[in-house]
Amino acid sequence: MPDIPAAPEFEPLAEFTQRAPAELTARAKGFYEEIRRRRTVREFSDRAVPRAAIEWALRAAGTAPSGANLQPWHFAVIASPDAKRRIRLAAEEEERAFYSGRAPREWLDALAPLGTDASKPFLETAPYLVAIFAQKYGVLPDGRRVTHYYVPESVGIATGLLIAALHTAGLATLTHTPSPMGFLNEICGRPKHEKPYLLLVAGYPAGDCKTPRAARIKKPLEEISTWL
Ligand code: IYR
Repeated sequence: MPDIPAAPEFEPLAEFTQRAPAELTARAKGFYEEIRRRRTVREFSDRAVPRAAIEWALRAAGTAPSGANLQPWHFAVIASPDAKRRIRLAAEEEERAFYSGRAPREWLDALAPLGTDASKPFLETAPYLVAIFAQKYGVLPDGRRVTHYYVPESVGIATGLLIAALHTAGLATLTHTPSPMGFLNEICGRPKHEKPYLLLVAGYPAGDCKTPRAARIKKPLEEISTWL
C-alpha cells in the first residue's frame, strides 16, 4: 500500500531577526572578516579539544538545507588513537600511489605551491577526524529505502557550515580527500550505500604551524561575481 503523502503544514517564521540595512551590511562584513582568517592547516597540535565543541559544530552542520530536507549525511567522529592510526596508514598508502604516478603532471603542478606530499602525520596528531558520508538513500526502521536528492550539493553545504562553525569556535581544519577513500567505510563501520565525501581534520594548529602563502590569495569579488 503506498503511503498517503503528508499535506504541508505551515507555521509562522518565528526565529528570523529583521535588521536595518546598515546593521546587516556591517554583520555581513563582520562574517567576512572572521571567515577570511580561516586557513587550511596541515600541522596540528595534539592538545585536547572539548567534545562538546565538535558536537555543537555538528549540530550547526545538521541545520543545512538539503534536497527535500532528507538530510543525506552522516558524520563519523574519530577520536580513538587506534582508528586514527588505521586511517593514517590507509590514507598514506593511497597518497603514495597518488604522488608517485597516479596523479597527472598538471595536478601535481597545481598542488606544488601548497607543498603537500604523501605524509599525513596530522591524521594521528589532531584530536578529531570527522569522516563525512553522503547517503544515496536513507533506510527506514522497517528497512524500506528512501531515495535522497541532490546528495553532493546537500552534503557540500553541510560541510561548509561545519567548517565555518569549527573555525568560528576557534579550531583549525583541514579538508582531506584521500582518493579513493573507501577504507573509511570499513574503519568507521558505515554501510556501502554511504559514500565517503571528505575527511575533515579538526584541532588546534601546532604552535609552529606554517601555511602556504599561495593558499591565502583569494580571487577578488570582481572576478568571482557578475551582477545583472
Ligand atoms: N589528496 C592529496 C592531494 C591533494 C589534492 C588536492 I585537489 C588538494 O587541494 C590538496 C591535496 C593530499 O591530500 O595530499
